Amino acid sequence: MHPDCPPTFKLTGKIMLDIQEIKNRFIHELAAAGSLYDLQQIRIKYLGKKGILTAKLKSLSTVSESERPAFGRLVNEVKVFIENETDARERFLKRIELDKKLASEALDITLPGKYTAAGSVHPINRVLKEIIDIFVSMGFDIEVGPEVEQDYYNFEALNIPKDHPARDMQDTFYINDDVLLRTHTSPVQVRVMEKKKPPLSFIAPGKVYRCDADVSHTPMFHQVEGLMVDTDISFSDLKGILEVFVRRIFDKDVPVRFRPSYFPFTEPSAEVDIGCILCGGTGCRVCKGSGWIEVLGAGMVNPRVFEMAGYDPDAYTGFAFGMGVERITMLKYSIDDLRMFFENDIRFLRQF
Ligand code: 2NM
Repeated sequence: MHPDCPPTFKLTGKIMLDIQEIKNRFIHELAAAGSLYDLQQIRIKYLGKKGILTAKLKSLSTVSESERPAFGRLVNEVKVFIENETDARERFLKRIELDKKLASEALDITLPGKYTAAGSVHPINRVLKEIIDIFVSMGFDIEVGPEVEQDYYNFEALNIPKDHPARDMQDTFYINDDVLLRTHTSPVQVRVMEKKKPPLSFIAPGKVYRCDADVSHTPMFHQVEGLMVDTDISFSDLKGILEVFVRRIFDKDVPVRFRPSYFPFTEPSAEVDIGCILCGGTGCRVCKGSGWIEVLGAGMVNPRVFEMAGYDPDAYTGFAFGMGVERITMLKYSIDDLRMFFENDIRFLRQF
């Protein structure tokens, strides 16, 4: 029944007006209901257990018998009307609420995404990995050991005498008389020799520490040392391996030379130079005019080192070598200031 249509049956004016009045009030209140809460209040008010229409239906018995059917029908019609209108209003309000929610949560999917800065591998670690890959490709294993080391493994077992300048407080971080921060990764070689019998070949990459800090020295830096031991390892094996390494890490055509040197743990010992990458050998500031740059130290393992590690020096020979990763990285990328590696300037690091 349309709200404006009068009921089609005849009723006493007062009763009819009363129901009509309830309906009109409902129409007004419904129009003013701006929220689902308001609507629920109206529903309770008219249709609830103690609601206005419910009360009217209950009063059916007080109406005269002749008017009762028409009255009942009218009340029911208005009840159905109120139910339908309330439901329709509810759908409408829910729709508006959803629209509001969608509008407030709207995403502009055409906006550019948020940029997440990706990190990059530090140049030292990058070159360290390159060095490792080259030796692994030649069959070397990788071994590691403690950075806090015993004096015995760092010095004594490597034939570094008590009065050697490297042992001085000025050069080494001591924890106490017997414990220190390793100054090279050679103690790893000694530890491996104590555990494993020849033949063996491996490299020991890692951090090392020296009590030194100026423009060309940092208290911590990175080394890769290597060792190969068998019954007949020769100096030419050493030359062959290191020439392959140097030409692969720098450039296949770079000149390489071995120059006599001295280390307590090797005999004979050599320093390995490459032709200066910056001037091509004519002489510059980096190679100090010589045309050559030192990149490695190496030699045949001193028989006294074998003896202390428990190897028979008459049965075995071996070569060993060591290099500084920072130095190799500076040469490879023409970096002239060691401090660049430790300043963490994003503009520097981004280049790698
Ligand atoms: C170097 C140069 C020459 C070396 C020697 C040993 C060991 F343990 F086998 F005796 N490890 N590392 C060595 C030899 C290291 O660094 C410049």
